[in-house]
Amino acid sequence: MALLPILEFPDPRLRKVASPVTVFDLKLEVLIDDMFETMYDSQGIGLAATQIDVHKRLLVIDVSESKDSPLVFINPSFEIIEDELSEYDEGCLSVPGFYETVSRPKGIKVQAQDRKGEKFEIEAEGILATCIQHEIDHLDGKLFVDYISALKRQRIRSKLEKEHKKSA
Ligand code: QAP
Ligand code: CO
Repeated sequence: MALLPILEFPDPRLRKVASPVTVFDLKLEVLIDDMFETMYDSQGIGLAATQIDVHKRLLVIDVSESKDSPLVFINPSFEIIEDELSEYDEGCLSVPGFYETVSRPKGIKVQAQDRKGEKFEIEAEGILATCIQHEIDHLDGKLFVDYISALKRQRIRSKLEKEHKKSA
């Protein structure tokens, strides 16, 4: 297993649109396991392949308290089944140290493939629905900071750019 470096805002590679996964092989399984290891090690609840500079439509999530409910979504898509909005204070491993309230549809039905390529469908609400939408956004080059004011986004950008200069 391996820990993978996570891209941080405003890295332009976070803006790439990911392509569908077409090959379900051992290499994909190793990538999935490395993504879980990286996510758990960083105290995350979700990680999209885009964040580790792999531009394939794949994400991992575990929103459980006990960190024992790993979920893999490959080539995910969703439809809104409950268009009432729910608000969460969202964070992101690619925007470390910053949290902002974001509103998203409350209930969704997700279609995806599992690590073997088998299709499945689940309904999600609450934090899971929010997390799935946040991670699918990554695959389309979108970040939660795109939903906040330009002023707040610019402040976050400046602070992170300063951090990056310090550690460069
Ligand atoms: C997306 O985010 C999410 O700033 C997943 O210093 C977050 O795993 C969906 C993290 C909240 C719904 C609600 C962020 C870890 C992890 C940080 C994450 C940090 C350390 C973020
Ligand atoms: Co994120």
